[in-house]
Parts: sequence; C-alpha cells; structure tokens
Amino acid sequence: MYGNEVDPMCRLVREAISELNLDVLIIPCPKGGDRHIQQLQEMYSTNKIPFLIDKNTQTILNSASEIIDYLYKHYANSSAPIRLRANIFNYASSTSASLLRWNAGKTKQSALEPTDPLVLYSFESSPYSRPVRETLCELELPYLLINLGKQQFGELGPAIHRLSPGEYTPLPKTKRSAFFAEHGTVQVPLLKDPNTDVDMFESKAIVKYLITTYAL
Ligand SMILES: N[C@@H](CCC(=O)N[C@@H](CS)C(=O)NCC(=O)O)C(=O)O
Repeated sequence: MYGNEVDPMCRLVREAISELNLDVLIIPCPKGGDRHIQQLQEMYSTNKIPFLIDKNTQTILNSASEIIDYLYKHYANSSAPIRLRANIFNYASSTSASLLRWNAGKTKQSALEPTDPLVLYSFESSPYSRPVRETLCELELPYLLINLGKQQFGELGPAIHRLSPGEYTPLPKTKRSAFFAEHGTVQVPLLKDPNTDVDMFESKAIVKYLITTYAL
C-alpha cells in the first residue's frame, strides 16, 4: 500500500488492516517526498493515496472506502464495521488523531534509500509503535508491516505490566504465539532491518536508530 502515516483516509485503511490481522508492505509517501509518489505516477498515472495493490487477487484500488470494503469482503467475508467506514465522522476523528500528534510523520526528511524493505511488528493503535511508523514515513523507508493486534483480554496493557495477573499465554497457532516462541514475550514495536541485520525492541531506540542510519 502506498500511503502516508498522517493522512486520515490512509489511517482508516491501516486500522482495517490491523483489525483484520493482515500484513502489508507499506510504501510511504510523505509530503514533499518524490521517491515513491513518482513511481505511483509513472506506473499507475495517479498520485492519490491510499493506493492498494493486492497481488493475491490482482486487485488494484485507489479509494479508502473501496479498499476497506474490499478487505472486509475478501478477507473476512463480511461488511466493514461502521467505525471504519470512510465517512465524514471517521474522517474527522482520524484527522484529530493526527492533529494530536502535531502531524508527526507527514513531511519528508531526506534519507538514504535502503536496498530491502524493513520489517515492523506493530498494531495501529499502539502508542509506542506510532512514533516508529511516523519516522519510517518521514524517511520514505518502505517496510513490511506485521500486525500483532490484541486478541484477548489478557493482552491489555504494556508488555511489562499487563492488566491481567498471572503468566501471559498467547492464543495458539497465531502470529502472537509464533512471536512469543521466538522472543519469550510479545511486545511491539519490534524493528528488523535486513540491510544491517539489526533486530530491536524499544520505540525510542528504534527511532534513534532509523535517524542515525538513514537520515541525511
Ligand atoms: N518500552 C517499550 C514499551 C512497548 C509496549 O509496551 N508496547 C505495548 C503495545 S503499545 C505492548 O507490546 N503490549 C503488549 C501486547 O500488546 O501484548 C517501547 O517503548 O517500545
């Protein structure tokens, strides 16, 4: 998906993607950036985002409402919930969310172009993951967004202070259980950078790493 972290319609699409537990390659198109928007223009004669290409079904869509309807229909065999419909109310609430973040992530910062896309484990409403996604967008760094949304009550709260007492056990045969088996915990954000072989937790450290490694 070509998109911008701050754009209210792109956010609605990402919320749908997160709730559907899908993983998507995000191609960031910050304001003032030309790297990817030019590609979109050359390949598909548009600079309108969100722009979704689903290679699984050879589907190409260029409006948030069509994308959200398509994702729910194809991947959940249902219609999109009202809170995710691309209407004026959701547009306003999605815009407010960006304003509360002072539109962080909207505008391009010059950066090196990585050879391979980075990988980010996240979920849309994660307050710790948001600054990382904002930085990836500003630096125009493509990344595979792996959503690890919460699936049960026992997952509420930060990884080190979950609200429910006792040992945490993810639901079996899920992306969360695979992550738990690999890391002994489930915590987002986690960034993997195949270009430098870096794997790291901790949002502040990840933002610092991205700026130090890629910003010009
Ligand atoms: N200090 C960490 C905190 C990360 C954190 O607690 N993330 C929450 C999500 S916002 C989490 O992983 N919660 C556990 C879960 O989702 O199961 C950071 O800054 O990255």
